[in-house]
Amino acid sequence: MYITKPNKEFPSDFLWGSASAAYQVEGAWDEDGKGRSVWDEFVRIPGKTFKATTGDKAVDHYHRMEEDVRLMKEMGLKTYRFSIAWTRIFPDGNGEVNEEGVAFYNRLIDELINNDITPMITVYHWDLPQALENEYGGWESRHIVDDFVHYAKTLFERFGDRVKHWIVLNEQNVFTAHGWLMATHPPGKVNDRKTFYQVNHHAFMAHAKSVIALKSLWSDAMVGSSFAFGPSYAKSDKPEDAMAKMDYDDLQSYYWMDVYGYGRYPRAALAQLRSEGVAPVFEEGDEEILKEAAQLVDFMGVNYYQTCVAEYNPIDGVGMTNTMNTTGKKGTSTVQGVPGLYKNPQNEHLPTTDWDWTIDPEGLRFACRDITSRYDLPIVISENGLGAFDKLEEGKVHDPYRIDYLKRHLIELKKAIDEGCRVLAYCTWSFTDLLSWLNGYQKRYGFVYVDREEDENEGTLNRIPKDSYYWYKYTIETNGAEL
Ligand code: BGP
Repeated sequence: MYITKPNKEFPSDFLWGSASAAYQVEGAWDEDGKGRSVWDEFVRIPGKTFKATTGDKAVDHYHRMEEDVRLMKEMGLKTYRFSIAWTRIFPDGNGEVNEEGVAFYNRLIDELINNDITPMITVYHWDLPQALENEYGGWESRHIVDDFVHYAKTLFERFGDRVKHWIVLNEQNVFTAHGWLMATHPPGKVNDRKTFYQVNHHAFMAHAKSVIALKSLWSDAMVGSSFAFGPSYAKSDKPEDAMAKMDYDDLQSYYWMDVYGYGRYPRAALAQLRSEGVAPVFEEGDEEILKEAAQLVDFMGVNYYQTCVAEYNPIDGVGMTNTMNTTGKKGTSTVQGVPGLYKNPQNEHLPTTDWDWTIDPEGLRFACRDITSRYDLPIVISENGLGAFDKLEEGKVHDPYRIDYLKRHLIELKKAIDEGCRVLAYCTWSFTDLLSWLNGYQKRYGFVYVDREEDENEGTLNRIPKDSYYWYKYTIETNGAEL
């Protein structure tokens, strides 16, 4: 669209935000009664993470929470998205509540509210209690749904009086694909498509039942799950590439978003899965529950980093077990795909980051437009940001590349808003530097530099605002009028 009279500013109640996840910032991995999560175990398997980095200490947010919130306040941040570590609340996944865990999040929530920052909670950002993995195989068993909903309800009951923005699951598509297809997240399985789809069905049921539970407790709360949306462009005008795009969209995007937004799986995707014998098994009543939750969802959460290209992939073509670039050496990742359907080559028209992620600000607008026309739901951009090598020089971090990246994404986001998309919030990834799951500490995303390296014993963990911190502060002050 070409809007001739765009608004100068973002909507007056726009939530300028930033995000994190418990495992990536908190540290204190075995303090105050916390149980072990699958990530606490997985990072200890040799070869799984970059230079064997762990979140044992992370950036020590657990002990520096007040300082971090002070920095948010000084920046003028409107919302802070963070996740709760399930193992702090229920060390073994179920059973008795660990009150020390609840107390930490109460302090964080109160600190935010006292500083005029709206808390936005992610219920699950991948750190499943290891006890549930041991007990019944975690997400692979239907038992997970009840334990998850019990955990989620506990959070709603304890924090729902003050917290009105909830994200149930973070990137269900990512943690399941890495966990059951690529072996790069726990439980480290390779190409187990049947389990992958069943696990996803359990996760959808956990999402849906949590949404319903939240709304029955707090009808004024707003809820959705966050999807890692990588919109696709067809490689060429060949019909087979257009069909590859359609297959990609149904199997990689709408497979998740349709369940959140409509409460059903895309028909073509299900037909494909049935023909392969890998379609998920439903229990009686599941269909109705998914539909009920879809009616209650308030927004689509979107983590946007990049778009992709969809190209026809012959039956003897590439599969999902690709080589990922976890070192920051440009050009070391390889193409992945599903034989017979699609593959995702690099977009030759767009630049990439050092970790080979495509940089495509227009893709953010595309994502919002697609969601708006398909689901007509409001949108929360729950993550967007640039992972880069930052250098601390004479007490300062100059990161013009990050400012440029965020600015260009915000310009496109603003266009999407002018075009009618209802975007409620924009959270950058991330507020402070933090652990990148597979890429260690050298891949930095924050507005605030944290002095630490891969080695646990190096660095003071001091916080140093980067140039981008001051740029975002000004952007918030001017409500995005001067991008
Ligand atoms: C998303 C996750 C975040 C974060 C981000 C950056 O997929 O929700 O937790 O890690 O990606 O990814 P990475 O750390 O791999 O660069």
